[in-house]
Amino acid sequence: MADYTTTDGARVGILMGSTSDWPTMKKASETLEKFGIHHECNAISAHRNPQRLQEYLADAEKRGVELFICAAGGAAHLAGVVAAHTEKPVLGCPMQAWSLDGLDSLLSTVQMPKGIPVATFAIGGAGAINAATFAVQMLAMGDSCLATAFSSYRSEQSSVVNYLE
Ligand code: RP5
Repeated sequence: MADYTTTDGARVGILMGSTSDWPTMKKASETLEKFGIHHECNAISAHRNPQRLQEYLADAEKRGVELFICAAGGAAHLAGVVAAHTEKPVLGCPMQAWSLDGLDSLLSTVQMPKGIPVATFAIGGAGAINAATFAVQMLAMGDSCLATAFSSYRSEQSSVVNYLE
């Protein structure tokens, strides 16, 4: 049995460097769920499980996963290593780990060499939600039902803005 979780019809693979990233990345998963997007979530560290990461990526691509959202903290190399192993888009979420308020994670994730991009989002929960929201926008480009659902979501957001009286 594979040492990772798979979901039938997954379009997005959420990867984390550690299970300790889950409380933040759960928000990304919940955002995808809101739009009914099949996805799978796994903690596979680029440093601690390099072999498993390569196996997972090869398998995920074969199964039709269309993009990866990768979260890591500290020396946050997961998104970059995933980008090195796949031609699918990689969205990076820097975690606020144990030091430097996540600035270490942000710089490790964003400073990719030319030609191997990682689309990097904000540190922490807002970034996790925005990475998933961006994933929805990308998938909606080829999916008119999803595009309609996304339009309604944006309208709802506009209607809940509070104005000072
Ligand atoms: C990174 O180190 C993980 O992505 C996590 O953000 C951080 C701490 O991991 P643990 O020591 O809690 O497993 O690799």
